[in-house]
Amino acid sequence: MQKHLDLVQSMTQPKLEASNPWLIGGVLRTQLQNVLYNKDEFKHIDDELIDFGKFCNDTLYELSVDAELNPPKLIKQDVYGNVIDKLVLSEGWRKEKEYASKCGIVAMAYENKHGVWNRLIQLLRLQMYQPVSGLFGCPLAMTDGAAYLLKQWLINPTTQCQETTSLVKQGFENLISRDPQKFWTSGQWMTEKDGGSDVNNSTTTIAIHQGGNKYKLFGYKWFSSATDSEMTLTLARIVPENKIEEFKKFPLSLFIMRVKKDDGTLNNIKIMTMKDKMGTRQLPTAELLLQGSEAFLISEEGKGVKAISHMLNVTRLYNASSAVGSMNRLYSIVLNYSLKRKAFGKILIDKPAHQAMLTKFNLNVRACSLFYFKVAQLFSKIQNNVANKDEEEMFRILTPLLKLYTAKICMYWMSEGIEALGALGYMENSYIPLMLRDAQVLTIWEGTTNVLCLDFLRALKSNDKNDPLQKLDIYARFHTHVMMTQLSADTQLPETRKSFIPYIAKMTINHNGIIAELSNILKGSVKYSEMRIRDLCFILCEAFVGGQMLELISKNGREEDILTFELWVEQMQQYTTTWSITPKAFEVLVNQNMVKSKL
Ligand code: UCC
Ligand code: FAD
Repeated sequence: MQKHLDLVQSMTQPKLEASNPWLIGGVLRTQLQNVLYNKDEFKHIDDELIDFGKFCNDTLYELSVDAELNPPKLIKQDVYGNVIDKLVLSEGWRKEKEYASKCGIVAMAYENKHGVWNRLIQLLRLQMYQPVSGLFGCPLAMTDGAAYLLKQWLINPTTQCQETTSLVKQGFENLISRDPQKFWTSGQWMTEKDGGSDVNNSTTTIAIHQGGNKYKLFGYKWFSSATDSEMTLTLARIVPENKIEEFKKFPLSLFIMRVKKDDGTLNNIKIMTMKDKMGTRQLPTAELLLQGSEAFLISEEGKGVKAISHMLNVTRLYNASSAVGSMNRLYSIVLNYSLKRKAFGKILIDKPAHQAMLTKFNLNVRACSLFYFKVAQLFSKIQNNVANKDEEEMFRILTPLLKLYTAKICMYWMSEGIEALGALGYMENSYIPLMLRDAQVLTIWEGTTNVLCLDFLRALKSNDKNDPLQKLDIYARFHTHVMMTQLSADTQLPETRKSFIPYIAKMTINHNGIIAELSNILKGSVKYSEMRIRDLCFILCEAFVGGQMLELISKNGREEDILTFELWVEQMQQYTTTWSITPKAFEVLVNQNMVKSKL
């Protein structure tokens, strides 16, 4: 009997182990190889990325678990009742900050180690870093966004004020520092109680002029995720003191401010409370009352939203990096588990239904990775001033799509991934459930799905009234170019590898349909365009990814890429029919007011 008890107690289950993210994320590796024609250069960078992937798994992962287990706390008062608003942060969080600086997670994008592909390589590292960063990738997103904005400001300053210039310079240098003693992070305070999407109408924070370029800010910032940051960028309305009651009439401007004064006390900021969140619990998100916080104007007066939008496009890329990286990591854990776990006499990987799920998971990780790679590549060119006008427009058009698409797909696969691990994946001490909780926010912050769909439409609108399709034409050219490249290249492929050609035809029909519909929307001839836009965005993303898959085939011609493309087109066709709402459905929704009626 004892022998049996020893046996049952000694039984083990397969470990939940992640692979090196650079090696498992094969499609990003292949794409990088395609971009870096110099084989020695590729080898060198590839080795660095492999080492960094190992560092993520071996060192950073443990810290991220510590940050999850020891969420930030706010100590409001000391023992004597004095308000101290002290933030207590975990060892894991503080170490993540130290490593973020030392590893140059942000800095690398502003150094010139890899020339034109500097930013691209930084973003490839970033997607490995995100899922083991204990959410430190969130303040880093805003830090990078702020650094990008401040760099542009230093080239095109909006004031000659010495104090402002020196704060911007100090900010920029510290945000990109590799010295942990010097390193700063930045916040981005936009959201207020009345709503985070419609910032323009919701902002109640006012800025009172103090002379020169200095202002004092008064207001309530409803969400501040990087409460431990050294600086922030924030929006407020510049209002004359005798017009405070009419504050809504004054447009938004952008300000830079230190979070703490030189003596270490807060810059007339009261931390009201910490947010009690579904996920991102590692992150010190708080509500802040600004009670005359000293700040400096860094946009043209009234052009605050436009100024901060440059930051938004960076943080949205970070959002996508988190989605892609999390999918990649969970996929590798599920795959490793499936290679060892037995059920009904076989290992899971040999069970057809499980294989089908894994194939779809794999397909979606590839799809999101390819999309991410393309936008990262465009941004890299832009940041190095080698992008042409079309590429600049494409970056603007694709960024909201990339963010909304990868966030949604990631959410789905975090859930499916947990199921694939059975109850082990559901256990808190497996640290897998937090991946699902943390993924949900990716669809909300930095613009919700709907808001990004509308942003996509805004990006597509032409500045030239006589030519409303100008930007859509750029999109179509860009996308069709990819397919044409493939079509002309396919003649060189052996007969056995031409199975995908009918799929190109299917995709082209699909693509042309989307372009036709978008052009009607842009010409103003579609009745319920805002209702339709969400579906259209998802279909467009699928078609865009299909184009990227074709590009991969044209460069590599590998069997696995061809197969992936065929599977993708099959899946795309399903989405086209099941996700779409017909004109008839619109009529029902609108005329019968179905949404507002009770169920
Ligand atoms: O959530 C936040 C921080 C969370 C932590 C970050 C983590 C990141 C990932 C980490 C992973 C682990 S901070 C809050 C973020 N909030 C948002 O994203 C707001 C969402 N709402 C929007 O995006 C809206 O579309 C608004 C606020 C931009 C709409 O404002 P307006 O004022 O109504 O918009 P307008 O009037 O259309 O735009 C004003 C100008 C226009 O230019 P002009 O004046 O030349 O016509 C627009 O074309 O700004 C321009 N613009 C843009 N330009 C607007 N959006 C953009 C853009 N994305 N890129 C370039
Ligand atoms: P709302 O704007 O009220 O939106 C509600 C719903 O309405 C959404 O589904 C949206 O898609 C939809 N909607 C809105 N407008 C339209 C429209 N025109 N058409 C169709 N549908 C529409 N903000 C900061 O500024 N700084 C931070 O550091 C920060 N950190 C955050 C951390 C966390 C964990 C979270 C959850 C949020 C954080 N935010 C932060 C706030 C975040 O940016 C906002 O929550 C987000 O922008 C959405 O705003 P809202 O919550 O007010 O939703």
